[in-house]
Amino acid sequence: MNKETRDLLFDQAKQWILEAGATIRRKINDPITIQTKSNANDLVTTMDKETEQFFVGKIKSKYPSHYLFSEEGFGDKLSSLEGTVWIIDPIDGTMNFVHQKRHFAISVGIYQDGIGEIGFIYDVMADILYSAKKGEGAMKNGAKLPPLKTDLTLQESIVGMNHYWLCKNNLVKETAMQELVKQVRGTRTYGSAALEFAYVAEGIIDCYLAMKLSPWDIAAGKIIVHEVGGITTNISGNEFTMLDSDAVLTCHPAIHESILSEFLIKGKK
Ligand code: 2AM
Ligand code: CA
Repeated sequence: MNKETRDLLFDQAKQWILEAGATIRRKINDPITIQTKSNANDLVTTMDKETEQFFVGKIKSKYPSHYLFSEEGFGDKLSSLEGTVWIIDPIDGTMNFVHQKRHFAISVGIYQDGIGEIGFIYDVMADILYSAKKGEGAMKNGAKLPPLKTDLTLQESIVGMNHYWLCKNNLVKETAMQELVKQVRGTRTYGSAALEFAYVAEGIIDCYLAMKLSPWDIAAGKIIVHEVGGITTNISGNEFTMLDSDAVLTCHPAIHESILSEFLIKGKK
């Protein structure tokens, strides 16, 4: 994608994201219908669906040749990332949206033939927009985020993860997960993968680990983290395919290798 196309697409996507966010804020106290999906804690609301439909309508009318890959199924069924693909989570952190009415995000990643070009993570209630353009760095509300510093040890790191993975998961021994928690400075759970990626990029946490995420949870975050020098892989150290769900590790570059090898690969079930 050339710079002019990328810049125009960035400006248009930003405008739609801010508009969608303003609508959610205006309706935040309206009654919502909540349904469950894969399990009793996997929630979806009318707001998730309406917001996704807003993006589908806008994108399909302005960019009919673009594809849309999104959580609630109003987009396209894709088996490859060929072409221009918008990967969208209309509300990432739906449990936070339902229970807390804050700490959720609109996540939009735009990929060209599988390459991340543009990423947006919008913390709707705080009105904070993280963004990135390929090769041009990442921003928080228009101010450039500095590159992640290289002098960091595991013992000084804060790791984002869901506590549930310490109790039960199918991939890494719980004792290995607990050992990781013991060795780092602290852990945090924010309940929105997209925001946790944004916080890694901002340097306010140093790593985020999740045992199961979908492409729309990480599409924008991977681009934003990459632009400040962070590393995103699955827990075997391979690239996340962006077509299927997988376990994900996104990190400050100084600690990625040690978390991967000492805890995740060594601790594999
Ligand atoms: P969601 O709110 O869009 O569903 C919570 O720890 C994070 O994991 C959120 O980003 C949430 O996204 C995501 N998540 C929740 N259930 C999931 C599932 N069954 N598969 C993949 N990601 C999930
Ligand atoms: Ca969602």
